[in-house]
Amino acid sequence: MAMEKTFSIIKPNAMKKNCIGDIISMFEANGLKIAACKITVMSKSKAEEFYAEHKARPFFGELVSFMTSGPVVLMCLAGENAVLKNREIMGSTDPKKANPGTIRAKFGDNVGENAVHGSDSPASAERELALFFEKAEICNA
Ligand code: 3AN
Repeated sequence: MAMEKTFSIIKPNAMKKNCIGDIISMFEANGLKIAACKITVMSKSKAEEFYAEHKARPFFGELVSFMTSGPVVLMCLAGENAVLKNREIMGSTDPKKANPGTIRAKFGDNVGENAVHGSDSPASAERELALFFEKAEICNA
């Protein structure tokens, strides 16, 4: 299985629940390493660029305003099959449909405020990581 990197965000609604540690523990317990990590408040222009593929969707404005509403944790997760593994640990986009025990089932509130983001493919991961991290900020150990 290939070693991969993926991009993860702990969203503002999860930050308010004070559960960063719980979420990171779930990644680590499932074999993913935190290869980069920072807390920031996303600018509107960065959020719009990040979600550019959803620009035409009716929820775009709401999504950008939520994602810029408070601090977020930006992370690079590394490990075998990291992209898919992270998607499994997160659970379905809609917390109501997410498998019990997944991050979104535990900490998500609704389809918009669903606690975490994770890249949907290795190509997305590369684009998303490059938006938020310099290469030198990502640990390769
Ligand atoms: P995922 O994040 O699971 O890949 P996408 O790519 O379908 O899901 O959606 C991107 C983000 O847009 C989701 N994480 C979610 O926060 C938001 N989103 C998706 N559908 C809706 C919706 N109907 N209303 C509000 N926000 C939505």
